[in-house]
Amino acid sequence: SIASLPERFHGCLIGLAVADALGAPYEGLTSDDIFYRFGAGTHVVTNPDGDTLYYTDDTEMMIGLAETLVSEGHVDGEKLIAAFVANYHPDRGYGRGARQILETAATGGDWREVARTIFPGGSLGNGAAMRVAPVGLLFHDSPEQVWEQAKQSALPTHQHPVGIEGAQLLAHAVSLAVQLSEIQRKHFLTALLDRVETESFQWAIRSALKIKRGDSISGLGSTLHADRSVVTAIVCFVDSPDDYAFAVGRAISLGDDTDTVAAMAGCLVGAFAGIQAIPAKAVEQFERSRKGIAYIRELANRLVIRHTNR
Ligand code: 8NA
Ligand code: MG
Ligand code: MG
Ligand code: MG
Repeated sequence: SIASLPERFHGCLIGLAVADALGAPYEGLTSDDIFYRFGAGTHVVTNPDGDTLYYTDDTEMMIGLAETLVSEGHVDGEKLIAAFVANYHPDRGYGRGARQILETAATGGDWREVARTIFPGGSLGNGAAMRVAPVGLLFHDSPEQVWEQAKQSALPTHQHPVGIEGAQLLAHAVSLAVQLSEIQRKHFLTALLDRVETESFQWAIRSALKIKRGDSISGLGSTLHADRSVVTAIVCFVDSPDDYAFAVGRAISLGDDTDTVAAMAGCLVGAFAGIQAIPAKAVEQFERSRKGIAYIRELANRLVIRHTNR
């Protein structure tokens, strides 16, 4: 890739938001339903359904995390929850756990206690991974900081080791994608395998290494559990790192948690190939809200400045 660092920061955050919005109409549908009713994944990306593409919780929480990093330079759990609450629109399709934690925080309750007890061992949802991309960007030249800051960005809502490591894994993948000039599938996946500690992610990455490029990846999963979606999104990226429509379309075509798998794949392609890789038509159809494309672009600019001044 010949994309510059600012183009990659823009590509990552806008690639995430656009893929989230492209995938959202199909969330919860099966792979078969999507194909028969709407066509192949690539078609869905190049001919988006409906006039306006609306983003969901994935983008809204990414914005909150990016705002916190821009203002603080690192993750502060208290400030992060405050940013999530300030941006919170319940109609954006939040997970059950996230909703309870944010509504508790909004009314001055003990949100940390809710985060600890909401599910057995805490949440292992992919919600911490879907929003983590700004951490991978800001700290990309420091693997230890990526790993630690990704954990800090997960903890306020995701206490389960799988929920946390899903975020660490995706942040690490973003940090590699933003620096590399070429993606070698096997090397990339092996670098990730060396990093993970939970059995779930070791299993998922080992499985991905056994799948040949282009083979079906439905066995890796596309559900809202982090260990059944984060590696899937990473494979969509490594199999076609410069082809946004193909990578994001493939993520959507798997069905189920389409917005989130697409968002994670889309941020990786954008981090590698830059803003120029994102289809202009989808960007044009993106909702014109206060925190829309221009605002996300500005957050990416500020992260570039934060990174340069570190
Ligand atoms: P979360 O923390 O509520 O977790 C998501 C879900 O995962 C929970 O509602 C549970 O069903 C399940 N879960 C989490 N932890 C455990 C556990 N320890 N044991 C058993 N089950 C568990 O939400 P999140 O912030 O992680 O968000 C994840 C997803 O929710 C994203 O896809 C996001 O877009 C959103 N979402 C998903 C759907 C959908 O049906 N696919 C719909 C709307 C919103
Ligand atoms: Mg969503
Ligand atoms: Mg640097
Ligand atoms: Mg989702």
